[in-house]
Amino acid sequence: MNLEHLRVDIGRLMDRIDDLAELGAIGGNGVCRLALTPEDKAGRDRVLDWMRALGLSIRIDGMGNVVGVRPGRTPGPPVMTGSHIDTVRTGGRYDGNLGVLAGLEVIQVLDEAGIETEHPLAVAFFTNEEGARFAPDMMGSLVFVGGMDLDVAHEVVGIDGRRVGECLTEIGYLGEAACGQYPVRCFVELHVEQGPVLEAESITIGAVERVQGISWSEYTIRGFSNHAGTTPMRLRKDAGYAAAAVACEVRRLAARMGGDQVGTVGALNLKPNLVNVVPNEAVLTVDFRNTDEALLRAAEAQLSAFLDTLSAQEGVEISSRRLARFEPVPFHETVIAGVERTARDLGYSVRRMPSGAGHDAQMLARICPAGMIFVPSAGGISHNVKEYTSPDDIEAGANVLLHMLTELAEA
Ligand code: HGY
Ligand code: MN
Ligand code: MN
Repeated sequence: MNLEHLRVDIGRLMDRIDDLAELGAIGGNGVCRLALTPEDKAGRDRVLDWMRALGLSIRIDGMGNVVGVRPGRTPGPPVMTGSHIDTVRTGGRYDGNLGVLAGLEVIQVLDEAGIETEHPLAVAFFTNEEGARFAPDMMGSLVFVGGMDLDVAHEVVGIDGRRVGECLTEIGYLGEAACGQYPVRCFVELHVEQGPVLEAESITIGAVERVQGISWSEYTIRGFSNHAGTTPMRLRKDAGYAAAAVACEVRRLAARMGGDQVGTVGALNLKPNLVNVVPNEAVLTVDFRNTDEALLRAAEAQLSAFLDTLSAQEGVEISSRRLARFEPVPFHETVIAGVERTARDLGYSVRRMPSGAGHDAQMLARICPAGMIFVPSAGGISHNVKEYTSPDDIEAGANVLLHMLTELAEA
């Protein structure tokens, strides 16, 4: 059968994207579905409804990862696509969601065309990809591939003091299936770029070569609370000042290193957080990324040396807790080249590129050939309610996914 003319139904795909975005909707077209919240449950239930309507057989594991499988002529490990449906607190409707819903669209197109594939096809969504509530990010897919022990993951305490395991139970997604033992033939994830490159170069498709390294740490700075008016500057142990100094050093360090180095202080809480009290405690996070592992380690070492000096200078105690640490991950050349070739065959412009964000595909790469398809983000914006990708670009990315999955499932 000639599959060349197969195309997704972009109207149906956009309807699902908009439908899912209603669950946890916030102002400005945004979405807040933090992992394992009631909003996340509502989103999960909705996607499961669609999976069941498509006749997929459903597998839910102890981490709440969900896999919907469409049988092939030959039983065995599936060709898999998917992503995540949890979001950051101020998320957009495309980050993660696009990859899952485009996967369902591929299934529906093949069903409507009466096409059976040699190998099974699977669409997955992984728990807690964002890591915004429970660190690390990509936690679900990391447990799925056996990279993190399930019991350890269940005991992780979130930013609100809740545990992963109890929240999974609460939303009814602590599944029976085992983690770390599910064979996958290959994995291709469609995702918005979340950066400015494709739009700036007017290119439609990104063939993602690798994901950069990620280093997340939480620092607790303990000083001494005192009266803001009566305490001479020379006698202060000001945790608030120390935290601000760290944030400035993270910026300076990234600028000094240049290249792909980025650094972010995204969360910062002071205690007692009052106008007339010198803070005695600051808790802040540092997110470092670099495509080069040696440079990422150099950034970590430079910050550590700065903290030692700061602690001595300011008379504050600084303790740290590792939240996430992943080295750069290369994707499989067969998949990268497949994205390039498929995009060109379909008449789309395409370029190879790294990913600045972390993705579930980087965890699946531990157990099978994996890769990603990027589509442009308007203004390079993401993790912001203004996140937007045009239907034309979504259609292009989903068509590349359709043809890649179909080809890989016949190989
Ligand atoms: O932080 C990240 O790179 C991803 O959004 N989890
Ligand atoms: Mn994502
Ligand atoms: Mn994200």
